[in-house]
Order: sequence, then structure tokens, then C-alpha cells
Amino acid sequence: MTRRLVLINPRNRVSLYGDYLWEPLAFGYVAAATPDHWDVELIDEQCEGARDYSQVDADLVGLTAFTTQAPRAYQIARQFRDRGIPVVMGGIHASLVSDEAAQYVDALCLGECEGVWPTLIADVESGTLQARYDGGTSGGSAVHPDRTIFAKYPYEYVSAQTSRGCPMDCSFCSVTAFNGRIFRMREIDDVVAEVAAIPQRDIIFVDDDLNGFSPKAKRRCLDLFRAMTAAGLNKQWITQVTINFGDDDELPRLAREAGCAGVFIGLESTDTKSLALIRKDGTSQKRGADYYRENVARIRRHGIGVVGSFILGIDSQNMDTVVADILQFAAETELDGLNPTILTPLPGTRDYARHDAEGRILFKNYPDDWEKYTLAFPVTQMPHVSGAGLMRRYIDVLQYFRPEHVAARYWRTHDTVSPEAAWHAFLWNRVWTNYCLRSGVFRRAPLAESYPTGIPREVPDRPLVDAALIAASVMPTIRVAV
Ligand code: B12
Ligand code: SF4
Repeated sequence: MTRRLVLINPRNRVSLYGDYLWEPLAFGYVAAATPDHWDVELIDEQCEGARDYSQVDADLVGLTAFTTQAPRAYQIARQFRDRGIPVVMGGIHASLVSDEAAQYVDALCLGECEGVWPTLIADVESGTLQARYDGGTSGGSAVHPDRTIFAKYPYEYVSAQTSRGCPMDCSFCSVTAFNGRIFRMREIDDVVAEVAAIPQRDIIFVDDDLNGFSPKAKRRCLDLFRAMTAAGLNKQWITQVTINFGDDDELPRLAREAGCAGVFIGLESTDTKSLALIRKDGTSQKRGADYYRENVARIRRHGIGVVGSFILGIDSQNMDTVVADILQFAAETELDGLNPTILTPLPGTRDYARHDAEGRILFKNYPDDWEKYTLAFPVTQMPHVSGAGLMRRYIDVLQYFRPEHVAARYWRTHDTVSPEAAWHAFLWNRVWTNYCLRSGVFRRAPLAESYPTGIPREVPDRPLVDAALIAASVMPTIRVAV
């Protein structure tokens, strides 16, 4: 008998990512581990918006959620459970806040699903569904994701993953708590075979740090790049790496040959004291901003664009200079893209434990308040700045994305890094520009009245002004008071 599984990626009400669409890879793995006599349908609210489920039939519903999506996930669960349709929830939020999630669904699939999902499905079939299944960190590479479920949406990138886990346990990050401290690397041949079977050109490797931290991880990364090049895959891909990716020329050179067009790096802060507070790798905080500058330059010299991610609101940061520090670093290093965030104590992290123990978390009306944990909103008290003050500084950093800079920045990366780097950095920055346009972030900017309503997904015309001017014009014009 054919049965029907509906997998739902809930809408995040305050989503930055409405027009930068990446496949929710988790469901590719869930679909792959589902027996063939089940039909699987994906409904991605990130693509189509929140919808009504009263007409959607299913024998089982599977929900995933990052923390910001949890309130919407619970609303959806209710719609199905009211009609007697069982709901299972998995993913990072359900795994890290399981007692809460258990109140809203019939079963939880904790941790990585590949090992336990077939048992859960068998239990559904025999009417013996349990409340909890725990896959821990045993998921590995048991199966290749089934990407046929993604065909219905116009995703801009195919998602794939070559490793799981991270030993660093940075204070703000949930990855170590969820995927474990051991950096688990997939077999190179297996990754290459999976990528070779992907028809699309553009891929995002959703690894947290593709290059890892150990000599073994680096060797594996070099071998992976050599194997991808030898296989002639002809892809353009982006990924996340750590700043040590640029320690020498070999990694970025081989990555570029293998199709790498851009890397996202968690630089987090330009001051070493703050890095020491949040990081554990013992390298970046010792070497500081000059090390960052050198490595960013080396990566870019090999034709790979760099998106730098920063956190505002670390206890030791200087709130008088944080905006200028970030924007100046971006200007000096000609960063191709930026990912500004506000320090947010996510469940399961060391920051959550500390901020909670210190009584600093401002929004704890859970689950509703999880919606605010977008990393773009202050949910915890900072020692040297008010929430409003921090938000004003955040908005100042967001001026980086003003529409008049989009074309100049695209062409700067095109001419000085590579055309591929320019395209992928443009896709990233465009998401932020569109988000800022929608939310009125540029209201105080001089040209605000003449801005477009959205930046289209096409190569921008070459601007008449010198691209170097963006370095000067992006500097904050507003000095904020605490
Ligand atoms: C790729 C990625 C993104 C992409 C998402 C693309 C997409 N469509 O999914 C983008 C850039 C859009 C993104 C955005 C954000 N992200 Co993000 N992202 C990631 C990253 C690096 C990888 C996620 C991934 O695909 N992993 C691979 C899959 C296979 O693993 P998985 O999702 O864990 O799924 C497995 C299990 O969890 C389980 N499973 C998952 N769901 C389900 C459901 C069912 C029914 C079952 C049975 C099993 C199951 O099975 C899977 C296979 O074992 C993670 C880090 C990480 N390692 O998880 C951060 C991470 C998930 N992101 C995080 C955050 C905070 C965000 C943002 C809020 C931040 C921001 N402002 O930029 C936004 C929020 C977006 C939103 N949806 O609301 C945090 C989430 C923490 C938390 N508690 O929620 C993480 C963990 C990073 C961190 N530093 O802590 N992100
Ligand atoms: S921020 Fe990066 S390096 Fe730090 S624990 Fe998370 S994944 Fe690891």
C-alpha cells in the first residue's frame, strides 16, 4: 500500500532569505531514508510563504526547524494533529529543546536521522509510533540525499555536505552541541560521485568548516579538491571555511581549480579580546586582524570571493568603534560580501547557558519569542549598550548593502577577483540589500527616495563611478550615542 509523507520547511516570519533559495538538505536525507512504497512531497514555506493545510492529506507529516522557525512549525503541527494526522519533528531546534518540542508533535526524531528514520517509519506502519527516536551523531554518509523532492521549487543552489561536526565549540554556535566535536569527513570518492550526479551548475557545500582544523582534515580537503578537478565536474560552488583556509596558497589554489567561487568565513570580530571570549581555536585571537587581512587577500588572489561574517554585541567589544571597525575592515580588505549578526544566545550554546545564568536574556516567552532569535535582533542584555543602541549600530553596519554600492561592488570583485566570485557574492549581497529595502533600513541614507524596490537577479550595469569609491562611501556617516 502506498503511503504519503509530507515534509514541511516552515516559514520564518522575519526571514532574510526569501529570495536566496537553498535546498533544505535535511529533507533530502529524510526522503532518501524513506522506503520506496512511500510517496514523499516537500512543501517549502521559505519558497511559497505560509499556507493553509486543511486540504493537504498525509499519512505522516515531517517538520524541520531552526530555532526561528519553531513557532511556525508548532502552528503547522497543530493543523495536522487536529485532523488526526501524526506529526514528527526533527532538526536542530527539536533536538536542542526537545522537551518543548515534544509538547507540540507526536514524535521527535532527535539528532541525525539516517540511522533511525527507517525504524520510525516501520513503527508508523505498525501503529506503534514512539515519542522519541534518537539518531545522535551516527548519521554519517549512510545515504545520498534524494534531490527529486526539490525539483518543484526554483532553488538557486543545490545543497550538499561533505563533513559534519566541529571541535571548536564557539560560545555562540550550536554546531558542536548538535553535530558533536568530532569532525566526521565523508569518503572523497563518495562525495565526488554524488556531485557528479547533480545536473545543476551551482552548489553550496553546507559544511560548517570544509577545511577543518587538523592536518588530517586539511589533507582530506586537498585530496577532495584534486579529485573534483580530476573528475572534470565543471561546477561552481561556494562553502563555509575557517580563516586558516588562507594560511598558504595551496588550499585556495586547488579549491579554485575545483570550482570554488566563494567562501563564507566567520571572522566574528576585529578585536582579539572578543575573539578570545567566543572562540576556542587559539589561532585567530592570537594573530588578530592582520592575520585576517593577509589570509583574506591570499584567498581573493586565487579568484575566490570572501563573505565575512561578524557579530555585534560581544561583551568585550568597544561599542563606540564597533561599526567603524567592521566597515573599515570590509573596506580595507575589499571584502566581497558581509554577514552582519547580533550576538544571540541560541539554545544549547555556551552563550545561552551563561546569559541565562546571568539573568540577561530579555525574551523568554517561549516558544513565541524564538521567532526573534534571527541574529538580527538583540534578545539579550549587553553590558555597554542598550538594545536600541545595539540595533542602531547594527543598522549602521547594514548601510554596507545600500543599493548604490551593489553594482560597484559586483564589478570590483569581477575585475579584481574573478567573474564567478562576483556573481556568487552578488547573490549573497542582493539578499541583504533586498531585505534592507523591505524593512526600511536605508531610510536615513541620502539617496533613499530614489532606491529601487528590489535588486533583480541579473548582472548589474557597470557603474560610471570608480569602484574604489565604494570604500569611502560605505563608511558610516552617523556617529551613534549609547
Ligand atoms: C545551510 C545553513 C543555512 C542556510 C539554510 C538553507 C536551507 N534551506 O536549509 C541559510 C543561509 C538560509 C541559513 C540561514 C540561517 N541560519 Co543557518 N545554517 C546552515 C548550516 C550551515 C547547515 C544546515 C544544513 O543544511 N545542514 C545539513 C543537514 C543535512 O543537517 P540538518 O539540517 O541538521 O539535518 C539533519 C538532522 O537535523 C535531521 N533532521 C533535520 N530536520 C529533520 C526533520 C525530520 C522530520 C527528520 C526526521 C529529521 C530531520 O536529519 C538531517 C540528516 O541527519 C547550519 C549549521 C549546521 N551544521 O546545521 C546553520 C544553522 C542551522 N543556521 C543557524 C542560524 C542561526 C541561521 C539563521 C537564523 C541565521 C542568520 N540570520 O543568518 C538563518 C535562519 C534561516 C531560517 N530558515 O529561518 C544555526 C541554527 C541554530 C538554531 N538553534 O536554530 C546553525 C546551526 C548554525 C549555528 N551557528 O549555530 N542557514
Ligand atoms: S562557529 Fe564555526 S568554528 Fe565555531 S563551533 Fe561553530 S562551526 Fe565550529
